[in-house]
Parts: sequence; C-alpha cells; structure tokens
Amino acid sequence: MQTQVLGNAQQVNQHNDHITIQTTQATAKIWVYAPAIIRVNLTQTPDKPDTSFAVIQQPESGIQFSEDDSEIVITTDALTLRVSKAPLRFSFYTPDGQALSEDDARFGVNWQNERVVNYRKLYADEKFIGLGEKTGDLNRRGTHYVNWNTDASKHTIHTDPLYKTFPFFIGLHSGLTYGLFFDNTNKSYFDFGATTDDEMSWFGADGGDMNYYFLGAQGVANIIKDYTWLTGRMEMPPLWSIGYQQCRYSYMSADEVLGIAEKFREHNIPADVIYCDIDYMDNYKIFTWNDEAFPDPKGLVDKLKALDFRTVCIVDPGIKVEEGYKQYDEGVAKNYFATYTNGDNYVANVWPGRCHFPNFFDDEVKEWWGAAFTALTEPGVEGFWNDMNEPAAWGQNIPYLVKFGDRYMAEVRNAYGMEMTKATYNGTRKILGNKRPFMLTRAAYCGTQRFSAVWTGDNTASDEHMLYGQRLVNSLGLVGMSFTGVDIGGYTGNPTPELMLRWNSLGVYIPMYRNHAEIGTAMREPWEWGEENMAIIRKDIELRYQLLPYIYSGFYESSQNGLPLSRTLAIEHIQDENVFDVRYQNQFIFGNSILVAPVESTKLIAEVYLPEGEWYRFGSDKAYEGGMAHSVPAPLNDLPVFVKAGGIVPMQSVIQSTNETGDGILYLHIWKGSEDSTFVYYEDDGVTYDNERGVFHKREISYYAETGKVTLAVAEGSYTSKFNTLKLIPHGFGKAVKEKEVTYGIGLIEIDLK
Ligand code: MIG
Repeated sequence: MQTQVLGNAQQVNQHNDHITIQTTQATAKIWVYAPAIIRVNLTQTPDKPDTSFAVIQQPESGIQFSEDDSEIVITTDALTLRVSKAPLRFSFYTPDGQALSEDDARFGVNWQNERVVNYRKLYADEKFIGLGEKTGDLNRRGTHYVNWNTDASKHTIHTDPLYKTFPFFIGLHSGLTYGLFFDNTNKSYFDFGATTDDEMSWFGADGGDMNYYFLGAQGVANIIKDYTWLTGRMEMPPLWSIGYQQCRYSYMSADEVLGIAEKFREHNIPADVIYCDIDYMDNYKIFTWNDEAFPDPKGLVDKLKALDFRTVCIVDPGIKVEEGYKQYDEGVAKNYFATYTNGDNYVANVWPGRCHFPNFFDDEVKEWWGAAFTALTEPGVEGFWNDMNEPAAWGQNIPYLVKFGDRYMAEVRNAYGMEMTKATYNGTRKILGNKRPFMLTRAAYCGTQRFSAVWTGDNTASDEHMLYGQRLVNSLGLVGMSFTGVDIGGYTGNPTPELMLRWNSLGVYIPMYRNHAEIGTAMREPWEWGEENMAIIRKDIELRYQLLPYIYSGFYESSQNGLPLSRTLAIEHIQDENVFDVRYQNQFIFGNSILVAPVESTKLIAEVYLPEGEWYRFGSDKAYEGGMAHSVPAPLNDLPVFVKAGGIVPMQSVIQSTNETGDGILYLHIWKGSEDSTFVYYEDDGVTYDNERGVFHKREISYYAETGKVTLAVAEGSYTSKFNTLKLIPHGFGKAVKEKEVTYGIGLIEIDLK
C-alpha cells in the first residue's frame, strides 16, 4: 500500500475566490461560500473539472486571509479556519476562539493508495447526528457507516448500507454545533469513534478528493438552513401528494386499481393517491402498458380522477434488451447506455430480464428519458416513482469498471438514483407545464430534496421496523429531506392488526403517508381489518386531512429554510441527554409544536420524555410538565401526541380528498402558553407553479401570552384562501374562554382570548 500523509505547505497563492496551498502530496484549495460555510478541497488531480451533483451555490469572491510562518488564518463573521503549515492541518473555531473541529495532528488528511481519509479530533462529550437514511441510534457515536447505494431488500434494523447516500453529519460538543458535508460520490466511510480509542473520528472515500464543506453555524436548525442553502430546498409538493396514499405491489389490473379506489369512497375513508407498481407494464418494459390488464390507461386514470384519485406509476432504470422496443432501439443507436470498458453496452438482469442502464450522467440521455414520459402523462398520470435506481440488479454486484460515459461506476454510483430522478423530474415538469409533478425515489444523494420525495425501501412488518423507520425519517430530515416516508404496515410480511393500527396512526405524522406491501402478502387496505379497526384507521386518516393546513404550512417552511417536517428532538435540545436516550430517541416534533412518541403496538402504556416546557396531550388537553419522563396511556386508537404550550395548529374540516374544499372554516387551535409564539400559515392552489409568481396566501399568526391576544397579520400574496370563516379553538385556557368565530379575510384579524 502506498500511503501519504499531508505534509508541509510549500507555497500559498491567493486567487479571486479561493486560496491554494501546495504540498508534496496534494493541492489544497479553500473557498468561503457564506460566513458560516468554508469549503476545503485537497486534491491530487488539481486539473480535473470541479463539479458537484449537490451544491448549487457559488463561493464568495475576494477571499481574505492572513499568514505568518506557522499558519494561514481565514476569518469570517461566523467562523475561523486556522491552517497550520507544518504539517498542513485544518482547524475550525467560533469567532470567539472556541474549537469546533480540528484535524488530528498525526493522521490529518492522508491517502492510502486511492483512498482518501481525514482523521479529526474526537471531543470527550462529542455526539454525532445525521447521515440521513442510516440504521443505528440517533447518536452515532461509536459506530461506523458505509455509503454505497444498495438495494437493501430484507434489511434488518442493523443493515448498512441502505439505499441512499448523504455524507453530511452534525457534530455536537461543548454546547457547540458544526456540520460537515463530505461532497464525494465514491464509496465513502464515516467512523464516529468506533475504532480509535475515543480519540479520533474519521471519514473518507475510496477515490476522489477530500472535498468538504464545513458549516459553523450555531444551532442545529441554523446548520440545516445553511446546508439546504448550499444544496437546495424542496419545492412545494402537490397538495394531493400529502394526502393519504394507497399502494401495493401490485394491483394487477385496471379493474383492481379502480375497485380499490371505489372502496375508499364507499367506506368514506379519505385518500388522494393510488399507485401502479411494475405490473402495469408490458413485460416490465418502461414506458409501456400491459394491454390485457391495463387496456385503456387513459380510461382508467380518468375514472380515478372522477373519484378524486391521482395516479402514480413506477419506473425502473433497467431497459429491456429487446429489438423493436423503442427505448432499447433508440438507446442502442445513440449510445445512451452504461458500457463495459470496450464500449459494449453493459448487461445485467432485473425485472424485464437482460437490461441496459441509461447513462443518466449525460444531459442528452436525461432529455431523452424525460421526454418518454408522455407514455404516462398522456393518459393523465401525475406522479412518478423511481425505483431500483441504486442501481439494482439481481446479484447486486455491478462491476466497478462499468462506465457511464467517461466515469466509472465506482465514482458515481451513489449519485445514479438522484440523476435518474432529476431526469424524470425535468422531463415530466416540462410535459406537465404549470402542473407540479410528484416525484418519489428510493436511491438518493445530497440535493435530492430539490426535486423529489424519498421513501426508505423494503422494510418489514414488525414493531422494531416501525420504530427504526421513524428514526430514518427523522435523520433524513437532518440532511434536508423533508418529504419522506416509510412503507406503512411494513413491506415484507404481514402486520398484526395491532401493528397496522399503530403504524397507521403514526403515519398521520409521517410527511408522506403511504400504505404499501409486497407481492404475496395479505391485502392490507383499511377495510381489510374488520369494522372496528377500520373505524380507527378512518379516524386517523381523517385527522391527517384535518391537519393538512398545518402540514402544508410545514412544507412551506421546508421550502423556505430547509427545516424538515419531522424533527428529531436533537434539533432543539442538543444539551438534553434524555433526547439521545435510546428509550426516547424515536420521538420527534412534527411541524413546530406537535410532539409525537412512536410506541410499539404491544405496549398500551408508554414512557414518553417531554423536553423542557409545558405540554398538553393532543385530544384530551391534559397538561404535562416538561423536562421529565411520563408514563402515559397509549391505546391503539390514541398515539401519544402532545402539543407544546403556545402551540398554534391550523386545521380544517374532514374532507375525502384534497379536491374538496370542506366547510370553509379554518379551525385555529391554540394551546395556552406562558411565552409568545408564532406560526406562518401558508396556502396556495396546491397544484400549479403559480405560487412561484406570488399566487399564494400567507400570514403570520401570533399568540401573545400576557395579553391573551391572537393576531393574524395582513395576508401576503394574491391567492384567495379557501376559508371564509375563522374559528379559534382555545385549549388549556379554562372553561371561561370560549371558541370565537370571525370572518376570515385578508385583513388584520385580532382576537382577544380573555
Ligand atoms: O424488486 O416494484 O422497494 O417498493 O414494490 C422489487 C416492486 C422491486 C422494490 C421496491 C418496492 C416495489 C417493488 N420493487
């Protein structure tokens, strides 16, 4: 093995937006992207083009630094980077000189053949959160992870890697916070003190540069804001996609799909979305329909529309090797597929049999792929589910030498799924014009939030999968992915009725609320569980629909500052050890004032930890004191959910789908608190991009604890709210304070609660 440890600085040069430092082993480059974001790149191939799949921002120009014999110092308003010259080591400090993160003096950055690794000092009390879709505990200290997008079917709650790669973590120590985004799509490794005597943490990759963005903002929320500034934020999703979604692998025919949709309406169970999994296709050929089972796609989608259902169809990257199949013929003729090193098209087996794989790293291939979606959009499909894009092939082991254009799979595998999804998004967005497409993907890399929701792949029908799945959702939220879901009920196996009830009730508070199941499992639609259970499931789904004004506003927040809808308690409470306690680590804040405690279906009493402050049980308004654990009832029809004192939660009447407007009343629930609180309420048409041109309705709602006043500021934007009446519903104020009803318009509204 050839090893090189980064040595002494030989030369320092200033350029417009960066400085370079030369050493024998590598060229170091440093840029400032924002006051709290400094990028460091250590490269052995300085002439290679500098590209990123994730980052959408440019560095600031006019970089400033100071230099003496021993170090180079870059100072911004928010962060100081001190680079020692002999040897070259990078250490970051707060403006007042507290150490945030320092290179290990011995190993620093080094190369082990092609592999590049950075060892950093581990602080005694340091905790680590992040990396997105990773099993394990909330606090990742003491563990090791690999990023290598994998079709992890049959995974356990310990399997690593899974489907997605997010080489971004947040470190917490000494009451300080920092983030580190290692922007490298090669197979990468993160070791949070698993192997180095609690002295070092390290991360690295099998190839590419030591290329990282150091985020020095204080507070986890601020780091997420900066990270999503750098890599982008989600758009407003189509409103219908945050309603209830019903899926199965597969509803085998148009009649079956329609029958399922009809049942929802018969049983008065709200729903918006139904899926077609791979069996809608002709022999799994992408962009085709099976003309026996799905003889009239447009007829089907139209009938579904008439029932207020939207249709989502799956697409896989594998293109069947079959002459006469359009995508195959065109792809071959134009060299659009991944190849062996001699240029022959690479073949692997997936659903259709022998397949080629589009080179989604090429813009022309992306265009071609995207334009083919007319096969789905012409019949009226508006949602697109990108599966198997790790990419997956039977046997998994796609050779590292397979090439996508001039790049080897080893270098870009982790971005393949994201680039496929980008192609699907760009293409369908173009075809659909002003209409928002819904996008779902299984594989992802940093930045995927800009155009898609994700789900966590093939989980299992068990309590432990339900709980760890929530942790995945919460952890995805830390890396900018707000629109996330799990297969409710568990993909593999059959849930017990208790598990189905419990998981469904948790689904109310999962950003994407989708019931999905594997082929061969028992049917699990809401009516499959008997009248009594169906009533409970219906109630929960109704609650989801009542909460949509709150949830949609939460997505607005994600689109503006990157904060996720499902927020691990660690975002707000970095110094509270209980938050990291494995007993409470699955709990999360949904939106900004609802705390949800996931509980096994076998436990009807739950131990819940409520952080600092006062809390009310959602539903009963029973008051609880924070900063301590409580034993609370957790029957299957009442998941432990709490609202923070001062919580402002706008709700609406029960509707059967987001196509309905309901009774025109905005039900504004407010829980008494001792501090002022605010909520940004947001509404738009839910289906077009007119919101990007000012057609929205947005206002700040404030609660003033001392005076008991509630105000709704003058509404911004040109959209007319669907509500004409405001009903203020006080909680925890005592019997004397009654509900108030006023006209809901765009002007200032002031209500006195006392
Ligand atoms: O090899 O399309 O994770 O959700 O139902 C399995 C069939 C392929 C895997 C996805 C799952 C989907 C299934 N797919």
